[in-house]
Amino acid sequence: MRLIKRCTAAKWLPVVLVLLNSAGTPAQTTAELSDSNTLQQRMAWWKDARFGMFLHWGVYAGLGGVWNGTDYGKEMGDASSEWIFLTAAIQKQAYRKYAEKFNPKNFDPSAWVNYAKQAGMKYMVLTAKHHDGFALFDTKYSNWNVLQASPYKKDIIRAYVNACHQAGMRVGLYFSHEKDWYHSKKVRHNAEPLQQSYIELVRKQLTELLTNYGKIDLIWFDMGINAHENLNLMCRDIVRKLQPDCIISGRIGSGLGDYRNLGDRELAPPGMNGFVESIMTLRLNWAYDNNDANWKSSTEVIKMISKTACRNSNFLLNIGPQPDGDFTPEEKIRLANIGAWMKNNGDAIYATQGAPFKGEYPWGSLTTAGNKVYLHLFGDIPKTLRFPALRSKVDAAQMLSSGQAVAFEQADEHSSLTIHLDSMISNSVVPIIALTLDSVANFDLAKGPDWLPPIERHQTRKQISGVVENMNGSGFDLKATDTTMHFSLNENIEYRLQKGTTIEITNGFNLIAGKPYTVVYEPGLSNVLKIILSKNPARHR
Ligand code: JFZ
Repeated sequence: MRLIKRCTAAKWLPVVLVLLNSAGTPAQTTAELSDSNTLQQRMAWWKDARFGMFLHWGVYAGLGGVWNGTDYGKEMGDASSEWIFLTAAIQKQAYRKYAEKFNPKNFDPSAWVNYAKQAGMKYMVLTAKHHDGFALFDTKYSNWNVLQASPYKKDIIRAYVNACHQAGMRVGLYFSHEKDWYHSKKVRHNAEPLQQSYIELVRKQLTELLTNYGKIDLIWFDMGINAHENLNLMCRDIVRKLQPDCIISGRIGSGLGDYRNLGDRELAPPGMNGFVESIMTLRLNWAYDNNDANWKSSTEVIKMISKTACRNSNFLLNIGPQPDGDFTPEEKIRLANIGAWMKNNGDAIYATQGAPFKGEYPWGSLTTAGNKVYLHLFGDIPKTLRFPALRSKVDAAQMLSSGQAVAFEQADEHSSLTIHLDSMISNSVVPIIALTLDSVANFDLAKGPDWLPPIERHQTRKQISGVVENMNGSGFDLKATDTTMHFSLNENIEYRLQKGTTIEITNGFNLIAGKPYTVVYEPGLSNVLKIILSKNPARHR
């Protein structure tokens, strides 16, 4: 079905080009013209999909963020667990030993696709190669791959792509083009010219991925920098040449992506234009981690899906599968809960347009599709909701999840809509009211909301190093080098202490005045304070 549709669209394309040209657009090269005209076409499925699954999985999953008993994970304020090859300064030979343990007996890609489908996700993106350079696919150009360096000896990407194709799931591959700590420089940032041999490796491996696995819908490039524009351009050209319909993520760099990626774990703010994707972890780390208990709740995540759709952004939710290939129980239960909500409320998410306003209402926001307006009540639900910005006649108002009628008043399209929510019955995490209009929605933007919710960048951690000055059982001051912080102490606060090679969870009464600590805290949430006894504060940046 999908293929037939695409062919029809491709046949029409030349006609559209001619029409645009004769309409007097400024002179452009053929390449630019065809590219700008196919962007909308290429992005159509992605825009409608709205919700996808990100997967970070590789050799690092087996380390779980811990090296020699030291926790290097995001919950300790360092980089996420998939960075451990760099952050723990592991030697190649020692890291290769972990590849020798990478034998995911329970890897079942059709189960993965099923979890994604059940959750209501429409595309998936798996790390074909992350910064550690380990290829989860068969590559002729490096033996640092799952077939040659691990006992598993099967092409994981092939199995994953096949499972997606079979289930009609859109397939994405994450490919770290900029950073490869195995074949290129092993540093956090490298703005120096790249080695020609490395650029050739990228060319060859990207070509393998786009040649050997059938249709790939999206390549998720990451961390591209303008200083390496030649690399970024090469990658863009390879994708365009080998699979012209394949979408390119914004993080390819040099402005060459098809859409815009926001920062890590940053939820889109209201009023996004164009193609935008928010990416989010389910806990702090992207990849599997032994010690990260910071799970977001199903409710939090459902609100994020609702908010991002209202803000005109896609939402890519991350899973970090276990070393054995299965998802964690925490992930499974959240995906199931999300799926239950999506099943009843998906009409307000898929193939919708975000709200046309710059701001939001304290009760939430909306999406539109044809003659429907969906009010997403992710905020404080009022007894009476007034909506003067709508300039269309409402024929019906219903709870989307149940179809139950909702009481409203509106004389005509010129009078303000009033919805009565005092008797609303909903057990939905985010209740959605579906308005059926007598025509396509028309809004008076001047009457729209101008309230801007705070930027949500989820579960970031800040760090401060210093010495505990005084302990009196009810509070202590941590005197830091440039700031003085005060944290109150009580027995409900959990502290994470690193002592030598073991990690100990303890309460504040075990802290000793006069000793140096590195404190990792969540701004605004001092009750999730974690304290690391710092052996080497320089590691924590
Ligand atoms: C990158 C990776 O380094 C990380 O391991 C993970 O794969 C994540 C999805 O992407 O990390 C980034 C990339 C960009 C920003 C921050 C972290 N950013 O733009 O803020």
